[in-house]
Amino acid sequence: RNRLVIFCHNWKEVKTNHVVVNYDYDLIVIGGGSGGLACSKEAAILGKKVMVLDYVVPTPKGTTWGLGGTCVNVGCIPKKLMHQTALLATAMQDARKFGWEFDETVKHNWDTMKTAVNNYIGSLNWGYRVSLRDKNVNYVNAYAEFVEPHKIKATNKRGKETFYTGAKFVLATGERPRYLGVPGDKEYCITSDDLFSLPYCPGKTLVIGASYVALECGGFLAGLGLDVTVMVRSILLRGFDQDMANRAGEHMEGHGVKFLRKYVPTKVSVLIAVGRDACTDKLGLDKAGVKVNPKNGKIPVNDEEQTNVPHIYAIGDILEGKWELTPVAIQAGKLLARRLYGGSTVKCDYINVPTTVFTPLEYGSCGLPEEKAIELYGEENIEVYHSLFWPLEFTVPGRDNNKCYSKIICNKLDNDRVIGFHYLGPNAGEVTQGFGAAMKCGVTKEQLDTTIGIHPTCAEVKRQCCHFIYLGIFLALGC
Ligand code: FAD
Ligand code: NA7
Repeated sequence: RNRLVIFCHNWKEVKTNHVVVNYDYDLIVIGGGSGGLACSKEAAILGKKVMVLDYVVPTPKGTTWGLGGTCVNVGCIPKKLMHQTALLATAMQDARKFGWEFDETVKHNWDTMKTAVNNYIGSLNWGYRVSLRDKNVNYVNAYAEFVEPHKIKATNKRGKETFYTGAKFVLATGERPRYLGVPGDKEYCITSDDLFSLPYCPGKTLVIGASYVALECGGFLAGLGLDVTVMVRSILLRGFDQDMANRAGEHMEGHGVKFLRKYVPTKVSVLIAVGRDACTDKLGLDKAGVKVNPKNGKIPVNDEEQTNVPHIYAIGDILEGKWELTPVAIQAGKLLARRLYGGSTVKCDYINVPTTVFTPLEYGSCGLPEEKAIELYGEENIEVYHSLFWPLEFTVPGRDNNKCYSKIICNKLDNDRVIGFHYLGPNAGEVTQGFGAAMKCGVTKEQLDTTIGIHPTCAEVKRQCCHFIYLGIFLALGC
């Protein structure tokens, strides 16, 4: 199959205004992460000649990784596995209450965890390469930049330059962590790009930033028994429901994480998680005429992920005003390929995307935060139903009574349709996924009330005064 790709280098013919233009590829995808891989494989399945270029620029500490992008190498996958490592510490404490007896002092070995996690990631990197080869996608490990609207220069790690032309392009270059821009940041700090493969345990850690990445990383480091302080510039989890965000933070504080509020660093030697910058500045987009928002480097697209240059599309984290989530990038990439080459008209739906923040007490959400619902519909037109609860698993060990919390936000003007779902408790991702499906089907409060729950679970949440039970998956099936 490799040979086929290399030797059958047919020039593709595209007719534009009666002029026949020859291109090396039907589609060139820049970036082999969640979105780029999904899009390139789908286009190849639909019979197109496709190339995907992926290149990881090493961090200032020299960290680098394999094919697959942020999620698999320095995002969702190592993060969730390290979060799971931390949850196991809690499970071990619970185990004694359930009668397990073990005498040795329990210690955590960073190197064992890091090696196991990175071996698993290595297997995924290999799987992606095999899957591209199987689908006849030509993968090139090189940094791409436009030199003309239909032509890119690819530079590999030895500095060799090769030029390729394409009829269409998809930009899927993702984001990289932002630095603070104060003395010592690049010399002494690490970011999430370094943390997951750090060769030594970070020890006492100051985490700068207080959103998704900061709280997740700070949370699992504390769960491993490290002394962790989170430096908060303003609020926790900007953009999320603030009631939920503060409860997730209070739970962390109750379990030993320190919070330094209203501080910004001026000089540092710590973990930074102050946001991420879109990888668009060195792509030569000016040479292709693609417009970029100069304030944040993000690319504006229409509802078909098309940039202002008709043959150039963009997906994933680099998009302006869209979710920065792996399943969103994958969905957008696949649907784009199907519209371009499969005759489909289905567009990516960016509304009611469910997500979970894997803080020590996990926070799942779908739809609007309460603040946003009030802003859009007015306080008098929304109804919020909420409940504190104690998972059965927590009762015997006597853990966190009434710290788990869930709420739904309903639009009174629209038959009490659920416009926000928020859940703080164990297995938030598993619980929230089903509610996401239900909300996509337009679930109402009445439908929640009439859905029978699975007992005993956390997904069945009873509101004492109104006595309703809701359960996402069943609702989705029933809608
Ligand atoms: P990426 O996956 O970032 O892929 C872009 C690729 O393009 C990279 O490999 C990059 O090196 C390469 N590239 C860039 N420029 C060039 C160039 N010029 N030439 C060649 N290659 C280039 N999402 C979830 O859904 N769930 C989670 O739990 C979750 N946890 C996360 C935790 C962390 C710590 C982080 C940082 C992110 C997390 N995310 C999570 C977000 C998720 O990882 C991203 O939304 C997703 O990876 C975006 O996919 P993408 O295709 O847009 O870009
Ligand atoms: P976010 O969501 O952009 O959050 C950045 C956080 O860092 C937020 O708390 C900011 O505070 C804080 N920040 C930003 N600049 C500074 C400085 N200079 N000093 C101190 N604190 C600062 O980024 P994340 O990395 O958490 O997540 C990005 C995506 O990755 C996310 O959407 C997931 O999909 C994965 P603020 O609230 O602005 O005051």
